[in-house]
Amino acid sequence: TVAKEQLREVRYEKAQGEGIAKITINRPEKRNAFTPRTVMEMSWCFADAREDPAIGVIILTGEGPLAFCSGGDQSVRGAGGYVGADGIPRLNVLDLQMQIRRLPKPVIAMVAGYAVGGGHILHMMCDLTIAADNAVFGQTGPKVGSFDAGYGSTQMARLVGQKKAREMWFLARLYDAQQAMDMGLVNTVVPLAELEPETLQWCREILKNSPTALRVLKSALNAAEDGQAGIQQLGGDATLLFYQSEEGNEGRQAYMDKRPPDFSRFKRLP
Ligand code: 2NE
Repeated sequence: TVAKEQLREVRYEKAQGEGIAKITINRPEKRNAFTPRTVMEMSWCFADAREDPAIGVIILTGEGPLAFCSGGDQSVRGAGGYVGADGIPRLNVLDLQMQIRRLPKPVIAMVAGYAVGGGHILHMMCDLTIAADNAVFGQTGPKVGSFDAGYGSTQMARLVGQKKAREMWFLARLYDAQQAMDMGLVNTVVPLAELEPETLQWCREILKNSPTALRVLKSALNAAEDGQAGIQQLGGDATLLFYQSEEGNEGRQAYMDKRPPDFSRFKRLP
């Protein structure tokens, strides 16, 4: 794990008073390829943004106009995963994908340049993608001896359909921003110079809306696809809401008062 003062491969910013956090993969010389450390740093930032009650939306992006993220850093790939300073091979980006998926706040991918390989999967895991007109999308795995048979395959098929997902993985072609838009991979395409202002505008529109509604909607949209794990997330939100109700509190209070609970005043709605 890492701490805030140890962030080296990622930049983390919060717009004061705005409710927006921005996580920037900061390895432009490698087209923002990630190492195990980059992933640990991103994970720390996402955890912080989740815990911070002032944050309502999180932007994930890459440094510079050339790349969002080019996937795993092939120069540190070893047998069994990507190898960091501790010499241990890791595929910790898979845990990061889950973290983004389960995070109860909207996460927006702001994509300029290449979003390829594991970088393409990261954008697919985000709730929304705003693309610059220079963005390029695709999977390279089969060309470099890799694949993601988890969300990288299943989430893609949900987004673009089975035929197109098989095309993307089997041929490992790259697609421009408009093609990605036509496939349903991204929400909008804007000129590069407007990428950040447009993304901020989307964040501000989201931030005007009910945080609880957004939280439950993200859970619900996940639950429809994630089986038991998705229901667990939605179920947790139901408990969170119930704990805030008088009815939920009556049970707890009765237990603490060592008396039988009295639920008689709570209506059974049709
Ligand atoms: C991204 C792309 C298409 C960009 O091409 P271009 O021509 O704009 O740049 P260039 O010259 O290829 O890259 C600039 C520098 O960045 C390094 C390059 O080696 C180069 O270094 P120098 O020659 O200047 O020293 N670089 C770029 N991407 C890198 C990477 N992923 N790892 C290490 N170094 C990288 C072009 O660079 C490209 O195709 N990159 C490779 C994309 C790729 O195959 N990614 C891995 C996919 S597998 C994966 O991510 C994965 C998975 O499938 C499952 C689990 C976890 C991860």
